[in-house]
Amino acid sequence: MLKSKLLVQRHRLISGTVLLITACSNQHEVAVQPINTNTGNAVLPGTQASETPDKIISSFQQYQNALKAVKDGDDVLPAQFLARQPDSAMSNSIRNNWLQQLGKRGNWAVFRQQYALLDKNARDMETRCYAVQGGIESDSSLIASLSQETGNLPTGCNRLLVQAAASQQINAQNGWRRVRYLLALNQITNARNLAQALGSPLPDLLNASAGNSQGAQEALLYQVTSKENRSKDSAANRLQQISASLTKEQIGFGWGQLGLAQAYSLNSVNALTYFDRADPAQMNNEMWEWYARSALRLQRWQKLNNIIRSMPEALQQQVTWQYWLARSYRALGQNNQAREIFEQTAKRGHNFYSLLAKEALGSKASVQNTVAKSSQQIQSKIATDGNIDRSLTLFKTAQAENNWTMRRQAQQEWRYATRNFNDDTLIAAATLAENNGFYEMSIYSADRADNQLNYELRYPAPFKELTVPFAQQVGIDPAWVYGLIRQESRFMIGARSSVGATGLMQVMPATARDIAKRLGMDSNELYTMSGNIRMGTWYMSSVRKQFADEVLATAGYNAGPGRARRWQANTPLEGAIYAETIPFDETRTYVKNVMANTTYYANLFGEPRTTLTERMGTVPAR
Ligand code: BLG
Repeated sequence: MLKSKLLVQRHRLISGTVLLITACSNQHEVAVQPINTNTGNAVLPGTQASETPDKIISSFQQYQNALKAVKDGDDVLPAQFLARQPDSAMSNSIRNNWLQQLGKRGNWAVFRQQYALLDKNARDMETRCYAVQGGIESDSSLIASLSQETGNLPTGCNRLLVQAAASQQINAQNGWRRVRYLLALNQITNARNLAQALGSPLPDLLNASAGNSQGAQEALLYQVTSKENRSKDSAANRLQQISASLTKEQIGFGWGQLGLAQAYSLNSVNALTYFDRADPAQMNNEMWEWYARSALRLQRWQKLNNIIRSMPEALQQQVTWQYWLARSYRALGQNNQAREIFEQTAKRGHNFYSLLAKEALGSKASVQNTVAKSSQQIQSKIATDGNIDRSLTLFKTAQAENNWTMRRQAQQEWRYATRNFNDDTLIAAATLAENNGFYEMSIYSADRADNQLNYELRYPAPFKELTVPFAQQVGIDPAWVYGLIRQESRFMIGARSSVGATGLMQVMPATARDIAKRLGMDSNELYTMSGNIRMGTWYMSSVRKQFADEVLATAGYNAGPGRARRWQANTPLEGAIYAETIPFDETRTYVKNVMANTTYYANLFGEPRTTLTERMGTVPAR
């Protein structure tokens, strides 16, 4: 239970057109810039009347009861709940869950009624899958996109796919590709059901031998692509041996899986050899990305350039691959192409790669606001919206009671309340959320305002009286601490992750015990504000000392120092290449976000070292 008091920073409210004095962080000059004020062209879409706090809290309790009832197969409680509750994230959630149960049970009469009452944009994919299954809606594009899916799908969608395959509504090539992916994912039952529907059941997978049926061939291929076999040294030989009994697609799929296994182990040379033999039509996005990362890790720029240009269009257009495409052009001396792509990429938001692209063009991160925080008056106007009010009421109660289920619902209600907001209303909502200490939703709203930029809302720095002294005590950059906290917890006091990481700095209880021993602290101080920050900043400084590098230290903070070291190369490696080739999805995203955040904070704090490129630097050899 968290004892520390929530500290809410009060910000000076600016109204009218004012001149904002900002420290121009790179040159340390003071520049005078005109700035817009949010005039509150805040037309609230479909404002709902507020309810009393008691009513909101009791609705939340009824919501939880209704959710449980849906899982138990009861139709009365969800129906009652929906009849009473106004449109909200809660009502959408109950309706989706209930519809999925009704679909599972084949109660199409009630399904049809309830489906019509659910807003089109609020329908979950699984709900839509049931609607198509029950003939409530026909949606051939949904079926087509499911048949191209290579990852896990919810039960209702796997069922729909089996039904569609059995009535020959899907392309058989796609269907068999999915069977291969399901087997590689160890989703054996789903693979069997789909193969059966495609007309060729899978035989016993343990004793597969060459056979003529499609199902028999897939079972043979699985001997090489199963999770336990595909990373074995013998896998490539085995695939070559059985190739005579397989189709071109199956062989091409096999090499893709073997390439992926090698790529994740950072055996980039092997990975490239195997991916080169893969069938592009069998490859999913994950394989394409690791194909590219393997070339990147080896800095084989021509190869990287070819791979990116062969990627499926939507993947190729992602900011990550546009940035590396531009880098490959630059490395190959094609500077015009490089510049053009850097220019496009630099305009795409405030992420790691748009920032690196900006810097590649000789420019820097700007933290100049184009809009001020909203006035008290505009905030009050936003606060009268019933959906916003519901979210804030749930948030405050959740905070007081340390109730994380309620806190998550408060976040859902905020997303729902602001789903149709424009930039004006988003800035007003962000200001209101910040003034209530609802930082995660303040950041969420400010980040969504694409054309109205307020950097203090996007990169808040609360609790400075604790973070700055602790950072200074151990000699680390406060901007790095804030960059990390923004990524770890979004300033949610008492946050807890799925594996138990705790507090603003998301320290693991086991790590906290080690730190406490070293510092002579009580390990339960992990659960206090100041103890948490003291432990987190000390751990940051400890990993930084160990590696003498901020990028490695950031990776080590999240994945453990042992892993960060294993991911180093035998030669020094550009920091951005190290980050992009981290094999853990969580840590790869984490390092990029922390470092980009840190650059913005450093600018906001007026620190002299302000480019992300410089921060990423070169990671030393292992
Ligand atoms: C980190 C620890 C490392 C530990 C690794 O886990 O926690 N860092 C801290 O406690 C500060 O010490 O390394 S080890 O000692 O070598 O094992 C690996 O166990 C924390 C991570 C875990 C992560 N957040 C700080 O980044 C986390 O909670 N992940 C789950 C995210 S979610 O809930 O599934 O979204």
